[in-house]
Amino acid sequence: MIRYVLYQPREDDLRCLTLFGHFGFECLPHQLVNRSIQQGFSFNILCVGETGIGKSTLIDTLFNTNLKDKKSSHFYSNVGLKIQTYELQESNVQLKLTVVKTVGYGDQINKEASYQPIVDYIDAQFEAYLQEELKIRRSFLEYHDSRIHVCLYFISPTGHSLKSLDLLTMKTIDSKVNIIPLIAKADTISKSDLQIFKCKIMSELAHNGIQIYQFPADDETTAHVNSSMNEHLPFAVVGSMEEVKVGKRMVRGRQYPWGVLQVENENHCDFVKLRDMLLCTNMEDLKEQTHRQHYERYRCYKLLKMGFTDVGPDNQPISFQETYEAKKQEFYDRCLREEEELKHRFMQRVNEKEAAFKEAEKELQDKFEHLKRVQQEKIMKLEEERRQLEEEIIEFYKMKASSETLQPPVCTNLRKDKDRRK
Ligand SMILES: Nc1nc2c(ncn2[C@@H]2O[C@H](COP(=O)(O)OP(=O)(O)OP(=O)(O)O)[C@@H](O)[C@H]2O)c(=O)[nH]1
Ligand SMILES: [Mg+2]
Repeated sequence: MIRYVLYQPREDDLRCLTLFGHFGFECLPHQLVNRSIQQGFSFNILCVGETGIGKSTLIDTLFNTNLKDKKSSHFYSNVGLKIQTYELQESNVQLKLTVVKTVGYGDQINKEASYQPIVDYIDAQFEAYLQEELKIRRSFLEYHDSRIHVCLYFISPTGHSLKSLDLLTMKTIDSKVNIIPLIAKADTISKSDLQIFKCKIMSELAHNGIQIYQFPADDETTAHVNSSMNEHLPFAVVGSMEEVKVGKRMVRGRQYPWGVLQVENENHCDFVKLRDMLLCTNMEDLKEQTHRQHYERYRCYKLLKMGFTDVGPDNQPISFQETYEAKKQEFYDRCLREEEELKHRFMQRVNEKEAAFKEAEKELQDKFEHLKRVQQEKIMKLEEERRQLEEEIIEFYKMKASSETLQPPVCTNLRKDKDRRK
């Protein structure tokens, strides 16, 4: 008999060797880059914010394209979502961009369930991905992954504090999506107020245990810039597609009677910081966090709910097959139990009905006997009356016969009357 000994080298057993010569696997990263460029990229943004807060303008400004979004009404009775997908191209890189925006957010008097459509949408995208994963024939190459990679949360530039709706929504979705908080229309708030407002927002988020997305500081190429950007959160943004003349240059900005706010000037607002962090530096990390953290949480919750588990009751690892078999047996036993219960209930009802029928039959029989007795008594009474009547008739005829024998014949008297008239 052959015995196999499984040898698994430990990390520190692995030897690093430098090869002399060209073998070709140094091109592996190029293969990945080429394949990614061929397949194209996709990115899904969710914009949550009150009606008219500047969601569409900011997205247009981010991609420097007029995505032609209509303004929403303030009179929707419920919060809704508007989903738009665009194919964008920069150099030879294709980006399939999906933008999901809230409609009517913050317009209802009762805002209790305002976050529900947002939560439902995020979960529905996770569910679609999970269903694709669980399919026997999976087609991830053609599958459009619609999971939300980032949520841009637009905070009103009140300068005071977060609204309870902001806290409630962010608290509910922070375990499902990467949240980047933004102070919208930051040109409406002064520089000193803005700094105080930023600190207030961050302390309120921390106080309420709301997790926002932190730009990762574990990759040394981006660690420095990312950690300094984390200090600037929430980003104070201004959106505008208008070209304004500043000196001899045309820049995107907002013209005011006292001057121009340049959208892409880092001294004026954090728009460039947001664009760099979102599109240049951390898009891949946002996608990875979505898959590794948020989707993983959803997947784990769903599979546990379906009864799958990694360890059995005795804390021993349990395979998918074993769980499936155990579940099948459990289901079979439950079916048997339910069948038995149903049979028992059925027999009980049959017996009850039978007893009720017997009772009703007995009642009917008694009633019939009683009616029969009454009937017989009536017949006997009638028989007696008939007998008496017959006796009376016989007596009557007898009397009649005897009275006829006593009277003279009527015809002689009649002839005498005729003769007298003549
Ligand atoms: N001052 C200022 N105004 C802005 C800014 N961004 C957008 N606006 C203006 O605010 C108004 C509404 O902007 P939209 O981008 O349509 O807002 P929205 O959130 O998409 O609105 P709905 O889709 O209707 O909910 C427009 O008149 C914009 O010009 C900004 O950063 N500062
Ligand atoms: Mg809009």
